Amino acid sequence: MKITQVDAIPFAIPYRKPLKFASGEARTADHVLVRVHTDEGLVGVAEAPPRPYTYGETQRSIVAVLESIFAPAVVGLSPLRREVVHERLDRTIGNPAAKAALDMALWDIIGQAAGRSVTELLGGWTDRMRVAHMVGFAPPEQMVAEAQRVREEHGITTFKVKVGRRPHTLDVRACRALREGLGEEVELYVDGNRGWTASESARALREMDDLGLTLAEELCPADDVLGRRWLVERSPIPFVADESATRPGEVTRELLSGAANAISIKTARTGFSTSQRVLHQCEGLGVEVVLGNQIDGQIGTVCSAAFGAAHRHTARRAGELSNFLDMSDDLLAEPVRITGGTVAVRQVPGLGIELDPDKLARYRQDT
Ligand code: MUC
Ligand code: MG
Repeated sequence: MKITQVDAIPFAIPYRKPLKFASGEARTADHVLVRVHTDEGLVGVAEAPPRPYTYGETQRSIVAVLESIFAPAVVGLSPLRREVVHERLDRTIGNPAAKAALDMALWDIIGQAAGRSVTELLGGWTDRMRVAHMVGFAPPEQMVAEAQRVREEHGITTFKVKVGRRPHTLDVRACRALREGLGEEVELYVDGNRGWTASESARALREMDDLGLTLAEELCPADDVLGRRWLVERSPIPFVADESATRPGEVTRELLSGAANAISIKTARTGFSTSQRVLHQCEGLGVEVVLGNQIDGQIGTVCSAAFGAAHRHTARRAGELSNFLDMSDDLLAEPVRITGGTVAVRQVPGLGIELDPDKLARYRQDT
């Protein structure tokens, strides 16, 4: 079997409610649909979400790099030769979301060809993932109301709270309101997207010490090297590297330099092949992982859940799989559903991503 064509289709779907956080905000899902065709008629599908505030990619840059560099590099190869595919992709630095989508579309093809779900092929640990919901910036009472609604409607009991605003007391108040409004039994953790300095972060952690937070993610920039190390040494809870540890080399550097002691794995930036490398690296080093969300749409959520459920250590804690709830629509023929606080893996060969052609025609930006 050989790859014959790679489509990179820009599409845009508005959010009902924008997600705001310290490094930016998402108002529209202006993603790129990636479809890989083969000479045997199998088609693999994934999506690439541009996050210029995190990786520098834009919707146009993702389409351009796929069309002009990555497609010519992989057409003619067997989808099974992932090592060769990645060696060719890695001749171009950066562009993580474009590379990841291509990788996941190839796994979709491999699963379809083998008659097995991608989850089974990757590790086959379980058939569903517990879901964590991300609560963006808003006045505290709105953040509490959103979390309560998400808990009632979807059974979700783990919440990642966006922090990193100034003054830090704004976020301390919001986290306290969430703990008081939701009770002791919910899990709360925080993500600062590099918004604070090390000393602001330390102060905020001290002031939230009684809230039972479980993780602190990227509270200050990893580029503040000594400040960050100082903070991580003092943090009473595991300190997660997300945007500072986006590939295996960075993961090693951040962990060994003391800039983090837990890692967020996002299939939207490391696909399945490199996410598995990062996961095994973390297992070998004995650090916890979180299945993160790059503000994925439903296609990305199917991919992320497929990976999370495949492995013991990603399925151990709730994965961030609910950002699509804020989108006004999506491209899937069969929407993702969160029931009882979980997302089920699709029990079909490959990833089980069937597109709704009318929706694709409506939201694509290239016609
Ligand atoms: C997160 O965990 O930081 C915000 C930016 C991005 O790339 O992902 C989101 C969520
Ligand atoms: Mg993060």
